[in-house]
Amino acid sequence: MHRGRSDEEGFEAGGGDAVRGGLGACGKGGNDTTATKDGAITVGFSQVGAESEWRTANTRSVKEALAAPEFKLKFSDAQQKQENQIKALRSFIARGVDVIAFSPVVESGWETVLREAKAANIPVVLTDRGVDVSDESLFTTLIGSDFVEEGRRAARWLVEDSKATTAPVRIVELQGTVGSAPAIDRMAGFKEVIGADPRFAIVRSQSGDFTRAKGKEVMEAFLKAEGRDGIDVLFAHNDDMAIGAIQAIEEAGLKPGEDIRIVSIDGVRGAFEAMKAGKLNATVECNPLLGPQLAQIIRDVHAGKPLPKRVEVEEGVFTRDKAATELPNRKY
Ligand code: GYE
Repeated sequence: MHRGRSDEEGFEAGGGDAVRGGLGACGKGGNDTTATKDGAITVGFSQVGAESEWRTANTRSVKEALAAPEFKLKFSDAQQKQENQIKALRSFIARGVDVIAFSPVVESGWETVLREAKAANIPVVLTDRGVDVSDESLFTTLIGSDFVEEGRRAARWLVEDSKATTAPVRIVELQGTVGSAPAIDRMAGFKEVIGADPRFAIVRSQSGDFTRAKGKEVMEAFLKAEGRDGIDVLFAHNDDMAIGAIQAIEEAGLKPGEDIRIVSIDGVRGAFEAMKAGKLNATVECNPLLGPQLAQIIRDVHAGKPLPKRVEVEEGVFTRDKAATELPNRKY
């Protein structure tokens, strides 16, 4: 926290070149002093924004792990806009950082700027979200969750929870940011599982941009369109949208968690609190605390070690009955 401010400070342009030039010399002789000017690895990190509880926990984790004196972090918040991220990446390239890490707001449109990073010899680590590029050499590795599996897990919970009924189950879906990897993948994973069972139908599906405010607004529209009795289940691509929707459901005079069953993704504190209050039925965990793993990847990239193309984060599914006991253990 007290570190937050200095983390966001810039660093001297050009420092990164000295660092990169000294690669591979560290570790062996013990008296090598030529590797870097001050020993720090300079990292440019472009964050999506601050749209959700997940994201703020992720930012905290990244800043804590990429702290001085080992790292010099240039942190930039894109406010959910791809053009801001592209600008940030270009400024990292111009400043000659050692490593670029970023969480791409959407999947497509990265080829040009990633080529520029490659031409400048700066390795790129994708964190949390993936990109859609034809040339996989444009990034070194991706550290993140398996979003397709998260969508499947949400659907499997729903199938299990609907065991007792043969009646049709009408689902509304609150999608994440249009074109983002988690929205595309969670939708696909969820559909794959419910698609195998004719009872389930997604009657409405729209983006709530991963925010509470939008989640509430879109849920209000769903309720208006489908009527009080027209919706059995809400599947929200993140907890924040589910929490916003819970408000809309209550304002419509319905009981969230009972009249409309709700499953979402992330496993943030707010979701555990909603489960404890009986208003949310289940959340699929998506761990935002990637900082320490990211720091290790950056060390390895910087040391020229080979890395797998994909590093995965482990996570589970939590239900209402376990919310009260789990809550004190939650770290985000
Ligand atoms: O689920 C959502 C956030 O990319 C996994 O982005 C992340 C998603 C997360 O805004 O809450």
